[in-house]
Amino acid sequence: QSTLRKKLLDAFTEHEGEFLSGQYLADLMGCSRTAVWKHIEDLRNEGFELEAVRRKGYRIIQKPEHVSANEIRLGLKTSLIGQQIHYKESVDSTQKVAHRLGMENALEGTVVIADEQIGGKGRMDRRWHSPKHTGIWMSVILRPQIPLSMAPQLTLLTAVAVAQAIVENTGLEPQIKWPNDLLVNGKKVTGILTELQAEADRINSVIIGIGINVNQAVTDFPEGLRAVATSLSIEKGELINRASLIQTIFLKLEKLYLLYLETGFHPIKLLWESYAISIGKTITARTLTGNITGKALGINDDGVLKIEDKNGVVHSIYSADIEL
Ligand code: BT5
Repeated sequence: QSTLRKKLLDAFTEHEGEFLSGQYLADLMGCSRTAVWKHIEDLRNEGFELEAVRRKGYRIIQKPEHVSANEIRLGLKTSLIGQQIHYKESVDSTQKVAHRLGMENALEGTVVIADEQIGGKGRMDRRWHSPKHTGIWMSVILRPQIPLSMAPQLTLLTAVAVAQAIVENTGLEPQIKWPNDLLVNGKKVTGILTELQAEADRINSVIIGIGINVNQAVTDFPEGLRAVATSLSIEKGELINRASLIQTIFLKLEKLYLLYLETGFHPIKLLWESYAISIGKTITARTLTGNITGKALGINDDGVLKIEDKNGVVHSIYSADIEL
């Protein structure tokens, strides 16, 4: 399925702006003209604008990356998140662009979105695989007036917002693995990377990077990731509209963020716990200073993970990778 689709997109890319006949595409893809038509409809549902003219064939007028920037703005119900959108076809990392904008006094709520990242980043200099046309790769700039030590709470808050949006738009049931992973059926669909620009104890901006695997097929993942990563469309069995999911994320993020600024972390903590995968289970936290195994008790009001080891000692985990 995905190789046919790739052939189709490659053909359109190679003959940019030209009409390609249904028969030509059918021969190229080795399928019927009806099947070609179905693939064209799939592209339309994903936001491609295609023109179909009798005896000439099909032509791509607009690729979804452009459409989706407008689509995101169209009917967007937020007043803070996503009022400014910087849409890039291809970037090194949206985090880098957002950092630059953060220094340049970009408005709070500004979002950088890319269709593809060449150097997508995970935590601790790890890589984040971000192929084009398939995912949501974006960075949100926030400027909360909170102490530095509270910034990790925003990672948890974002995880809840994305989880809520996934539930609303797909009906799938994501679970959160502390602190920054969203899993569907045990595999990672989302990673969140929170970075800070700060002086002394004053936050200038928090750059929240959100990576969501939306429409990848299994073969779009490098082999090394296939056992641990999945996409929403793989789990759902159909393509997911990225623009609409982005809008829902903006809305959920804005609601939770305003609630957080008003009332603090406590209500977010309760929501977070309702999606958490690890609480009450035995887990291992791999930290920079060593591994801690024990029962995950939950998070405290600062968002710090508490693990009770077999001697009954409770450890506070600020940063780690969790093994379930
Ligand atoms: C994360 O790091 O999960 C944070 C990922 C944040 C990505 C976003 S995309 C927009 C913004 N711009 C960026 O450059 N980054 C942010 P971590 O917990 O360290 O997980 C990284 C690990 O996840 C890697 O070492 C791989 O094992 C795995 N991984 C890489 N790409 C993946 C993908 N697309 N889906 C699932 N797992 C992946």
